[in-house]
Amino acid sequence: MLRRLICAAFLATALAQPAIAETVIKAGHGTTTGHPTHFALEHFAKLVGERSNGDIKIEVYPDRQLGEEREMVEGLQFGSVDMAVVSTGPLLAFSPDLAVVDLPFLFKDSDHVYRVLDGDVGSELLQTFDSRGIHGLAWWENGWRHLTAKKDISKPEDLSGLKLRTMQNPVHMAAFEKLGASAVPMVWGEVFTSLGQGVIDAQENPITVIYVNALWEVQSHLMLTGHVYGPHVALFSKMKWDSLTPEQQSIISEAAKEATTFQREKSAELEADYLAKLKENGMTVVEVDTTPFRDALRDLAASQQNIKPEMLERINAAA
Ligand code: EAX
Repeated sequence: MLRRLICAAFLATALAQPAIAETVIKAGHGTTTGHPTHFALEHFAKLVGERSNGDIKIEVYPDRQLGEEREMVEGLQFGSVDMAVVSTGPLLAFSPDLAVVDLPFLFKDSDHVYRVLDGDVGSELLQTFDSRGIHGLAWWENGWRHLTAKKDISKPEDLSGLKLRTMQNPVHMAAFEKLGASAVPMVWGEVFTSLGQGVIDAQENPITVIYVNALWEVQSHLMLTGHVYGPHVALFSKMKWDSLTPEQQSIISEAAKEATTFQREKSAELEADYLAKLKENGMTVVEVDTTPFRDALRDLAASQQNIKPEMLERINAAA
């Protein structure tokens, strides 16, 4: 009798519960819901949910809700954040080998980028995170970075004395110092206000980031310099990764791969759309001859100790 009662009670409880995901993954990113990375994370979450029959639930936290990019990456190491998609801004502090991809004018075009990042160089670089408590999952895209300012910048001399916000990335900082600007490293969350208050004069970011953050309100000119390719790197907490079953890991890896293609397509589509919208919002868009910028930065790689000549040669050979 007692056993039957317990059994009935157990069944009642079990039936009353909706299916609850066994594994919840908190995934954060540092940009808004209009950025291609957000769409890709939602797509990724859907694929993982379906393929695990609801066993794995990816919760997406946009807008730096889990912290600034650097804080999110630290969270991956501590295990307080499970997944983060971040720019290379803070990443050199965690994996110095990544410095090579931050070199301005390194990649010829997006095909060159994808060949390198989807090939051996890309996987070797992702693997460098392993010893830092991070599992590198995929190379997504932030986009080609362009300059914005309150005036036209057509040649390096126009940057002279300008307070230009860069990411907290030593290669980017060295590049803009070499071009004559005064590089001000800053977390993303402070940029809009600092531009508005005149603490900084200029910044650089992909078109998608410029648009979704309404930078036309504080910057009048967009210079299409495309001076450097900006990846968005999808990273997992190694602690969390190691707690997953091999089957769960392969569902996640496969979905991340599919989401990579989705993300890059979305990035190209939104970039075209947002560029038109930036013009509609009154931004002056300037085509720039980048030759003098390239010339000024020609020997930058040699001055950067974290850039391995061998890696650089392999990237150049894939052009
Ligand atoms: O990840 O900090 C930056 O400039 C990044 O490009 C931006 O936050 C998107």
